[in-house]
Amino acid sequence: MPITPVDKIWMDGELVDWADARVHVLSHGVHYGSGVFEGIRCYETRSGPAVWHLEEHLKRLFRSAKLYHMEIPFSQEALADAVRETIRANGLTSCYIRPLVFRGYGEMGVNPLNAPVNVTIAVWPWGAYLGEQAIEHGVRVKVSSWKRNDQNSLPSAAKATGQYINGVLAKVESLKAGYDEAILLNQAGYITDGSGENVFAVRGGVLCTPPISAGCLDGITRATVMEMAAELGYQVREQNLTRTDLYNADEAFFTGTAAEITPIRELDDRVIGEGTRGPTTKELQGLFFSAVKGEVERYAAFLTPVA
Ligand code: PPE
Repeated sequence: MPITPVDKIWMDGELVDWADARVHVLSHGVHYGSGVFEGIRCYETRSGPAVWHLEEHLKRLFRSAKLYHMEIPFSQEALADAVRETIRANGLTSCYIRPLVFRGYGEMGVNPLNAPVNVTIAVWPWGAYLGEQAIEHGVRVKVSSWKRNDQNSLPSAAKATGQYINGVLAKVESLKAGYDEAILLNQAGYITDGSGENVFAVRGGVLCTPPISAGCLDGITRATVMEMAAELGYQVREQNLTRTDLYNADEAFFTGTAAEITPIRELDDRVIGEGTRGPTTKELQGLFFSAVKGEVERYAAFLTPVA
């Protein structure tokens, strides 16, 4: 998806012009994928722009950094302020937010420990991740021939830049075969997640999603949707899912910050349910999109005002 440039990007404590937000080609992270990042969304609410689950996302950023022995030279509070400052500086009412912590310039070789840790925050307007049509009509998905990187090779608990090269293989395979997105299996053959989304199946009014131990990202939207579904009276289970469980589901959908809640209408050329957005998916979308816009009182605490 092409990026829509805005005015300013936050780099190591200051706002710089969009065009000047550059790194050296010999930066460690460019060569070895030694970085961690987040994807967050800011939504327009009646009381102004607000960031959805800012604290949870920043906590995960710090957990990811810890896993790779990266000391972030800012506190979580300072980064929360920087996110809000960056949105204000660009005058955006809703946007995607991309904090990035990476090993910078100064050292070559796999050992990252002596390379500096740089921190950037970029924001830009980002519409529906899998296309405007996808939210209503769903996407066509392919189970990838590429397996999700094993937990003991690259821990999925960390949202590290380098591990996304696994998703890149899967995503490109699915696009070249004419699908919209890929789902990756783990080494045991169970569903993990999409290239950038968690996966849910609905069958007989029960929502199922793979456990984190399957090797999926500990998605923040996943947790929100599980909470919302329980509140709406659905049974929610974390259990291993096979591809057949998805073929035979009444409904299936993706969750993610970028993808929000996107129905899956076909998997490997099998139509799922009615082949369009199902009633449970629609109900969850309804609550989710109201909550992120500040229209549901009990979820208002998850919104941090930008002003
Ligand atoms: N699994 C993967 C592999 C993943 O990258 C994401 C987020 C999720 C699940 C959902 O997690 P959460 O956002 O906390 O609900 N993917 C981010 C990056 C997408 C991209 O293309 O870049 C995102 O949605 O921001």
